[in-house]
Amino acid sequence: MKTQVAIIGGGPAGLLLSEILHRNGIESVVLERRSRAYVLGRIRAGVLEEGSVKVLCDNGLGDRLLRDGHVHDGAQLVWAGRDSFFIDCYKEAGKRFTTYGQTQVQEDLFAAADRRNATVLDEATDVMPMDVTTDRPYVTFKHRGENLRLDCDFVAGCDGKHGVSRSIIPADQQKFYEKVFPFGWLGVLSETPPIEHLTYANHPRGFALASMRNPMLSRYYIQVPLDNRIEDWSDDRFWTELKARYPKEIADAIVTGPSIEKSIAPLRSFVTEPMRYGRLFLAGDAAHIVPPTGAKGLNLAVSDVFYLSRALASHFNHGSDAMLDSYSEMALRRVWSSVRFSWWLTNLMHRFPDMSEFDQRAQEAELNFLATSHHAHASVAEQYAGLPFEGAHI
Ligand code: RFL
Ligand code: PHB
Repeated sequence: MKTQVAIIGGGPAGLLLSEILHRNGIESVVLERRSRAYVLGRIRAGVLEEGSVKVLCDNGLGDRLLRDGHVHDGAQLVWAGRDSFFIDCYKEAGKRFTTYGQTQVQEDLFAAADRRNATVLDEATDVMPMDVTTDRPYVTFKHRGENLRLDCDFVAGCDGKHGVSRSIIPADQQKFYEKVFPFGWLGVLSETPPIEHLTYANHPRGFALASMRNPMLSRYYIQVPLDNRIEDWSDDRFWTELKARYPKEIADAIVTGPSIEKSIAPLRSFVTEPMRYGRLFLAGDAAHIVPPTGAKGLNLAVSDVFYLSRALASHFNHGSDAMLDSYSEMALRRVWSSVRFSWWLTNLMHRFPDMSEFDQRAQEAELNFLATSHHAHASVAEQYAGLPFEGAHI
């Protein structure tokens, strides 16, 4: 087999890259390890920055998103014993964000790929990028019992945090930065009407978040110790704990019901630098992970893909490699700003197991500052709404 860009991973990053490349007349083949049903069954992100919405809409992926997505001016923060306050992204940064499930983004991407008869091979195993430091890279893999080889000009590693792409970069040619947080998030999806605003809570019992997918689908999270197991959390226990972390008027507004999905995710950041090795380019979770607190993971996957697709289009359509050469540096500037913001918001909103009384008072002072300082408020609003893309009106 032969193509221009071999894309490893059929998550949002891989499928979006394939879509944008197609619109620029560039061929690609997507190799996905899991079945399509498995990929579509994953419940993950829910918040799309305005820039991500624009990239999706500009590439023909906006119909259902614009119809069913819920547009928000901002998000609410509450912390024990104080009034809640609203971070107004629209007022402070001129940008709104949209709640729309990653699952739906993934469905829209598969539907678009099917419409153009794209080659998306699922259940492709033993995927291995080869000779990426030469000008004739290729990828070997197994598909439906056959051993296959895909020759290409470039390989895009869009294979998420456990992908193979990052692992082929020799240790002395990459720098890995990591921060592990001492807790996880227990997430529950339920077919109940959500509360009005996305609401982040800092409470002595731990962090909580109320989010949404549509008018009859709510997504809630609570901070839990890392040793907790899903079996420890009956629905009743979850709802009781969730409500205990919100002020009474918000707790009373939460409509409970049976969970239709329940999972625990550890919180962690990592960044690998550079996001390129020869003709292999990394994008999305393959290169960096953020804790979900800032709602940045999927949005970074979109901005990486925006930069990478622009660079590949410049190579194939205009014969210029300048953007490929600056891809890693440019993508990493946005990555690090989101990594920093997600780390900061995680520190602000969670109770850490080893927190001293001093740490606790400092956290309260920072929350108080955020609640009362217009400058602090505007800074958070600007970062939550999403920083601009370089060299584009996004
Ligand atoms: P994905 O989605 O992990 O896709 C990678 C794909 O690669 C496949 N793969 C391979 N394929 C072939 N060969 C191999 N060797 C392979 N190894 C892996 C995998 O099967 C998979 O299909 O990465 P991608 O495309 O970079 O997208 C990133 C996002 O999925 C991720 O950043 C977000 O979900 C993070 N995230 C959030 N991001 C936001 O922007 N806003 C949010 O509100 C938000 N909330 C969240 C989140 C992540 C969460 N979890 C589960 C960690 C909430 C949670 C709870
Ligand atoms: C979600 O809706 O899943 C969600 C929203 C905001 C976050 C993280 C996750 O910060």
